Amino acid sequence: MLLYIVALSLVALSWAQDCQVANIQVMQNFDRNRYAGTWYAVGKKDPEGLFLLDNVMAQFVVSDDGKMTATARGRVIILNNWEMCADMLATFEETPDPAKLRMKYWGVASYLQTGNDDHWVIDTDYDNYAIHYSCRLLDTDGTCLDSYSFIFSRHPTGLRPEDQPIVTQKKMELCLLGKYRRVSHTGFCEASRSLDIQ
Ligand code: DAO
Repeated sequence: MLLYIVALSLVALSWAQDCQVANIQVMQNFDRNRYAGTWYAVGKKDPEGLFLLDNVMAQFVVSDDGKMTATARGRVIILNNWEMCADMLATFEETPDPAKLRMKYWGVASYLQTGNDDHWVIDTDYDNYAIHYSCRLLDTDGTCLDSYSFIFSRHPTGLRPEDQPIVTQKKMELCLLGKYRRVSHTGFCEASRSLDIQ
């Protein structure tokens, strides 16, 4: 029995690490209602031409009809070194897999980025951490040429120590281990939020 479990785990591991986007394992029985609420980005693997730099937070809302939307905010540098907080909006479309969503996003100001990306939830415990992944460009061999991924935490201070090994394992399965940077929360976007209100 033990041998069977070890063999099965090895097969699962090699399957997960072949870097084929089609073989990426996502969250089983994903529950968008439990995913709703505020998440702080604490780690990020950037795509080509990165946009959100740091102080990134997202708020997911599920309406009565079950549709999910999000607002997000983060520090960006646009138009030749203009540093600001970008307010973004996003809507999500379902696919046959509940954890694989299509995300349409745009800025509240016209000069901000717009796009239509995958929003895959790789893993989450809903209360502490979530791992997001998006492949923007598939290579001819089935691996990803341009991806980005957020490590989200419910806590702006970062991940709990007990969640770190799980997140490291998932980074490895995404073939992105070593490609993430820390996303800091300095209060930069909190300051501009209070200016907005005045
Ligand atoms: O920062 O380089 C980048 C790419 C991020 C684009 C998506 C930002 C807007 C919407 C975020 C909603 C929740 C993740």
